[in-house]
Amino acid sequence: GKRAFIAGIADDNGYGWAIAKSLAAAGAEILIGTWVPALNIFETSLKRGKFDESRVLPDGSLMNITKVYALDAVYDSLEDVPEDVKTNKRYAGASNWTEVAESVRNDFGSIDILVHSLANGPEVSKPLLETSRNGYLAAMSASSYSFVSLLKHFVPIMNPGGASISLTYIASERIIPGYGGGMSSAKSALESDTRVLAFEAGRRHKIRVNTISAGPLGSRAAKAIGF
Ligand code: ZID
Repeated sequence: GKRAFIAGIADDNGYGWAIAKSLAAAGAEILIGTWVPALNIFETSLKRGKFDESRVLPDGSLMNITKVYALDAVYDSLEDVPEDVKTNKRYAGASNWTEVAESVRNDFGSIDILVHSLANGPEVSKPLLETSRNGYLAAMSASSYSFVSLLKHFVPIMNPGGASISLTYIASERIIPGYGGGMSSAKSALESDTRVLAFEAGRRHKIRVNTISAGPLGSRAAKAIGF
């Protein structure tokens, strides 16, 4: 069977969860990457059976999650992490969260499918015209470069013929008021990077790279911006 790593699940409402279920239903082994500050509550809820109803697969069995890894997609190594984050209570308790691909390699050796289902734009509710440089760069870091970095770190442990996918939004090419803070820019970058990375990872590693612009979903992220 195939092994999938899905980055960006912290509850059972988002795309990541739905994609994980589809992959599990198709027989894949499921590994999850959860944002460090959300890890504790996600794992606790999982253990307490809070998601059991939404773990039900079409054949009646429950989706099995083999392992949950802590990750923060805006840092590539421990040296990049600011002191206040390192010592933050929600981060200090997590282990190996800057070496996720390495941990997955140690635990399982390789993966076949990589899913990027995460984004963050701290100033998403501000029009682009009012967005700060920091807000814009933070949106790009969490929502665009995060995919470049994730793929770069996982490609060495992806089996040839493997596939990676991310989630985009049509605000990349058309004006959608309310999708501000540089998030429209971030999705444009994500789409352009998808083409370039598909060429590079396809030629060099036989890995496919795609992005999907799906329909609206009432996830935590979507509700937070009033979509
Ligand atoms: P979600 O909250 O379930 O997932 C986002 C995840 O990102 C959360 O688990 C966060 O913990 C995690 N995260 C945030 N920052 C970091 C970080 N630094 N490191 C690691 N993890 C982090 O929301 P979701 O399922 O909506 O989002 C998943 C992907 O789908 C994102 O790329 C979204 O941009 C994308 N997406 C979602 C929607 C939607 O409807 N939910 C839309 C477009 C794209 C959309 O708004 N018509 C109207 C609206 C839309 C689509 C069509």
